[in-house]
Amino acid sequence: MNESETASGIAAEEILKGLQRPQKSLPSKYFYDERGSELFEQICSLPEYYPTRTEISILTSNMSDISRTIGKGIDLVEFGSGSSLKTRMLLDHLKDLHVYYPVDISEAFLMKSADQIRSEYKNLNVIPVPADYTEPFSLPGDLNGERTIIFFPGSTIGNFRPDRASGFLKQHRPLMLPGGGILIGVDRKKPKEILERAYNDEKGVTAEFNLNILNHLNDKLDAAFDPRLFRHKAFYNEEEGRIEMHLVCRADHEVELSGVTVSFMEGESIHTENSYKYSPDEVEALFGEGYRLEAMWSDPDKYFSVYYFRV
Ligand code: AVJ
Repeated sequence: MNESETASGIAAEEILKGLQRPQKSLPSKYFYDERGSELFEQICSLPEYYPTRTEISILTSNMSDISRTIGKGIDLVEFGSGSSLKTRMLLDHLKDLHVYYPVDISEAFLMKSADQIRSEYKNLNVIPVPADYTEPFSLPGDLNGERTIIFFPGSTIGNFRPDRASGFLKQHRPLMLPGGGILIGVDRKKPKEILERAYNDEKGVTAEFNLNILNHLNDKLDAAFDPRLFRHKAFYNEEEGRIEMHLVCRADHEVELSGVTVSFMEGESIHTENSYKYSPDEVEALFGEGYRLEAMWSDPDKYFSVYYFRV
């Protein structure tokens, strides 16, 4: 925990900095308290939200090829809590897997998922790592001298700006040396209507997910947001190649936050998330010099791709 963090592990300074800029913003990692993680799971099975089921179909159709490409004798590090069907598919098919390290910022959700995996995979050594993987962190204990493979599904890399994504990949490269690699799912560019529908679902689950970031700050920080004074907005920014999510303020008001007052004007927004969409060429450019693309798998519509890069 660094100095700017409160006992709850939330960095008040970082949050205030974002809310004091002309375009207010909040770090999207704060979506994921327990409720937020639940809502995200619900998003993943919405009919409009194609990424999850498309990625699962890619993994399903290509699992033996994927497992062969990755090879035997590995430790698997997952960025994300790893309760999903995708995790199970890998755990079922990877050969000679020694340790499984799920890494997640939401400790409660992480521990629950890890217990679930342990009960289903009695012979697997499951070591949950409560950490913010957007910052440098180290794995507990020995790596058993095995090759380390990172699994980073769900196009979560899309939350970073491209320069940050490249930095992130560079930063974690030592973890995979020597001989390891990263299996990563990345959402692709596609018609605007399909993209926008995926972030504006009919049931309003994405809206609730977006607004829940305010409840999270109210719970964990000394904040007094009224979520009823904001509404969900999501659109595709074509020039930037990203979906943007915002919380648009419905009326002029002020919010107290860790002893600081922040003013909100009707119509202004808090930018809560970017979700970048990448072509395969753009993905290769993000990875840069330190990586070699070994294989790529896609669905027939080319909505989504899974890549294996070796260090
Ligand atoms: C988990 C970051 C990949 O960007 O699609 C889903 C999060 N936000 N709906 C995405 C999200 C709104 C998701 N990622």
